Amino acid sequence: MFQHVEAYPGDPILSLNEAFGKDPRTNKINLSIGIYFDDAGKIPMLPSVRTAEHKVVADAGARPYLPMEGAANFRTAVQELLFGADSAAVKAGRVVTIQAVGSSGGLKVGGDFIKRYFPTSTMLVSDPTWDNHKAVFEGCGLTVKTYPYYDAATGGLRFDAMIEALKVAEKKSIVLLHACCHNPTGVDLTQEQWQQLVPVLKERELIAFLDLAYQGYGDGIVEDAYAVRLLAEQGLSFFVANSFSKSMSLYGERCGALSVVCPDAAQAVNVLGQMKATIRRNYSNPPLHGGQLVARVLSDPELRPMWEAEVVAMRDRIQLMRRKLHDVLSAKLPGRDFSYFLTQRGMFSYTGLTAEQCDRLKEEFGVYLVRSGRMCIAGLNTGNVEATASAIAAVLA
Ligand code: KET
Repeated sequence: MFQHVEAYPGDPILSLNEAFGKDPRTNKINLSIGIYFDDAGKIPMLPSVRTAEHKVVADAGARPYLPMEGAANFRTAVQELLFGADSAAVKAGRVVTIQAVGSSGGLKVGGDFIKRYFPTSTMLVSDPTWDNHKAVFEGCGLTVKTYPYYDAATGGLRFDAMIEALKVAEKKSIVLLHACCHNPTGVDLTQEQWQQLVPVLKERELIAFLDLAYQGYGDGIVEDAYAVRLLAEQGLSFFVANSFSKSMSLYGERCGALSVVCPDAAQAVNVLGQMKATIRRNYSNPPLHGGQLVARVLSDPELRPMWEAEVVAMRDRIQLMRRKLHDVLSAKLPGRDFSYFLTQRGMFSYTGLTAEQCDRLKEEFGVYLVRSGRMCIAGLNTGNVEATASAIAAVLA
């Protein structure tokens, strides 16, 4: 019956993470998946989230289905976090937010909606981007193409080439943009560059689709929402998928959202209605528990500042590891420039290591990086950074 079903070649990130789990070596180092580990190499349970969970469980009653669009307190809290408490767009009823099964679920619901209402639009993603962007949007039936982004020669951004490409893109193309902490490169637009992008989006009637999976890991929770707030203030209509996997260390709870900024409140009502229809067709309604933890942390006057401080600590630790890796590698290989570890931001750096070099790192040294050369800096700690640097120096020598 299933002879025609071909073998799954695996996912470049998740399957590598599974392989890491099965690796019997005790000195193995996981720099593959985009997960924040603490200095002891553990996925943290944030104290703010733990306290929120006690409160949520203590208050918990019956477990009805949530509405298709998710819990109202979660959706309101997400809008405040993304757009700010004083957002004119939110106040005008122009912003629609649905609770999603992780931000991946938000991308999927948005992709399905786009396929239905903009059937001829092409999805443009940065070159390179998170591997799953292409998979999710192609899974929605969309055609996915790329725009120039990363400059391998400088380890920076090809901003001019990106703008030129968008200036001649088909009207009503969808442009996937990483709002902060670009995955996989760690190379972001500056605030000035975001401002320069706005008129291009307007003139070509391009529809931005922001992916905000690492809020707080760049410059700060508010700072990392800069693009979201700028586009909203500039009167653009756009999508934004956001995640609490990383910012609240809630990976397995699948907490995310999709927001759509619409031209007016009447259109927003219809967009929400069709989002609900999309959700009903896919998974009916989202799970209850994780979203309630998020809503509690964001709205509780005691827990909110606690969480904000925890995010600062996670960001600072990554920054420390960037510095440490840079210093150790620069000492080991004095002729080489490793400054990109310091300029790139968020969880990832793009090391320029080839797929073969990554294979060697894994096989000979038990150091796991995605084969694109992407390193999750958040997997480094004081106990493994020296060993990581030695292994990299060995494969570069
Ligand atoms: N967007 C981006 C840019 C992203 O890096 C991830 C996850 C997601 C969305 C999905 O997050 P969610 O948990 O659905 O809210 N990235 C890491 C894990 C993965 O591949 O699923 C990663 O790149 O390693």
